[in-house]
Amino acid sequence: MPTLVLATRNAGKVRELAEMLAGSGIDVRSLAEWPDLADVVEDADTFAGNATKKAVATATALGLPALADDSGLVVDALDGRPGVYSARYGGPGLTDPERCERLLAELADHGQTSSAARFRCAMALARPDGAVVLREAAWEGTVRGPRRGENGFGYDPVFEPADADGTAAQLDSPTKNRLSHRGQALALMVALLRDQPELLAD
Ligand code: ITT
Repeated sequence: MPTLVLATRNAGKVRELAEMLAGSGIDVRSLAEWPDLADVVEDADTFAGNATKKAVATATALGLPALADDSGLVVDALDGRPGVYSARYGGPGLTDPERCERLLAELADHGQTSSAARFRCAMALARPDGAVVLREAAWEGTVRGPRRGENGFGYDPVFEPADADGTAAQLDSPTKNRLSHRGQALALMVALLRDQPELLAD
C-alpha cells in the first residue's frame, strides 16, 4: 500500500483530509508521528508557493511522498485579506473564535456587516526526489456574523457558502468535504493519482 504523509500540523486539516482519503488504499500518515520535524517557513506570497514549499520540505526530509495544503480566506471588502496570512491574522496566539471576531471587527471598520469572500486551497503533492504536482480550488460565499455552528475550524462559523444553507460550521463533515475548497482540490489530486499512480511509488 503506498504511503502519503499529510504535511500539516493543523488538526482540522488533518481530520478532513484523513476522512476524505479513508478507503482510498493509501496508508495516510500525519506529522504527529514526527513531532521533531522543523516547521516550514511560509514566506511565499501565494497559496501555491507555500503549498509547494511545505510539500517538498516534508517529502525530502522524510523520504516519503507528502501532501501539503495551503489555504485561506480571501475577503473582497478587505482587498483580499487575510488571504495567505489567514492562519496568522490578528497576530499569534489568537483562538479561532477570536480571529473570526477580529475579521468581523475589521469589516465593521470598513462600514460593512458582510462581504463576498472565498476560501482558496492550493494542494501540492511532492515526491522525495523533489518532483511536485499542484491542484487548486476555491469555495465561494459570504462572510457575515454572528458566529454560528460548532463544526469545522478556523473561519467556518462566519463563512456562509453560496452552495449550502447556514455557515460552513453548521455543515456535517461529509457535506463540507464534498463542497469545500479542500475537498475539491483533493478530488482533483485523487483523480491525478488515479491517472499517475507512479506519483506515490517508492
Ligand atoms: P499548516 O501550514 O501546518 O498546514 P496552517 O493552519 O498554518 O497549518 P495555512 O497556512 O494554510 O495552514 O493557513 C490556513 C488558515 O486558513 C487556517 O489556519 C484557517 O484559519 C483558514 N482556513 C483554511 N481552510 C479553512 C477551512 O476549511 N475552514 C475554516 N478556515 C480555514
